[in-house]
Amino acid sequence: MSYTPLSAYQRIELALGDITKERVDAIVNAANSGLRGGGGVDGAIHRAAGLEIMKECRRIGYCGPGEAVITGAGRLPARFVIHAVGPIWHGGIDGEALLLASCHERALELARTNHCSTVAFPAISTGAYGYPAELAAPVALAATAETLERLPMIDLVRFVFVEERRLEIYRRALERLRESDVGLRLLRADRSIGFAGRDVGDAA
Ligand code: AR6
Repeated sequence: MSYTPLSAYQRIELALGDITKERVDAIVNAANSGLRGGGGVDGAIHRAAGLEIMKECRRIGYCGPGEAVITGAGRLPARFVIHAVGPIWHGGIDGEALLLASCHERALELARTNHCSTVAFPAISTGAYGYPAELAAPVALAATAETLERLPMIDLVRFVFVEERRLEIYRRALERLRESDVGLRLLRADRSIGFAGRDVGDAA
């Protein structure tokens, strides 16, 4: 049977640490549209990686909110940096959730195109861009799981946090999503058995 419950959520893990130290194929940067570097995780990545990726960013020049671009990783242990641009929080009335989901999806698609099987994400948009972490967590995690469903070649997505409190928010969101995922899958399986039964009965 091809039915594999929880496969996408099982490939997501959460960890405390500095994302620049992650030994994965690609780390994701919370970048700005101008790809100019900045503070937060963006600053940490550019400082640790060296000038090479800034040169590549300058050549690329622009990345819209909800999108992502890829560069080498300079001195980092990762092979690539995927620069994803999250939304600036405007109170939730400006399509922020769609843009946040989209930048996770685009980042994972780029990872896949570049044959990456392990990817690390920071908590995009929840720092300088002001997206409340309690609201960002389920969007980021659900978008990641949905994308992983159709990208089975990505084995692992690790969300990396510098603060324990932030990790705890994502951990609770991941737990709730895993529970509702089990519920939905059971409901779907149940329904498909029900429909099959009725079809057979109708035909008889
Ligand atoms: N490893 C993992 N997470 C980190 C690290 C690190 N080394 N450093 C910070 N964080 P932010 P944004 C967490 O502000 O909200 C930049 O100036 C941090 O605690 O980096 O998407 C860009 O150039 C927070 O939870 O990204 C943009 O202009 C999370 O990373 C703008 O900020 C994201 O915070 C993007 O803002």
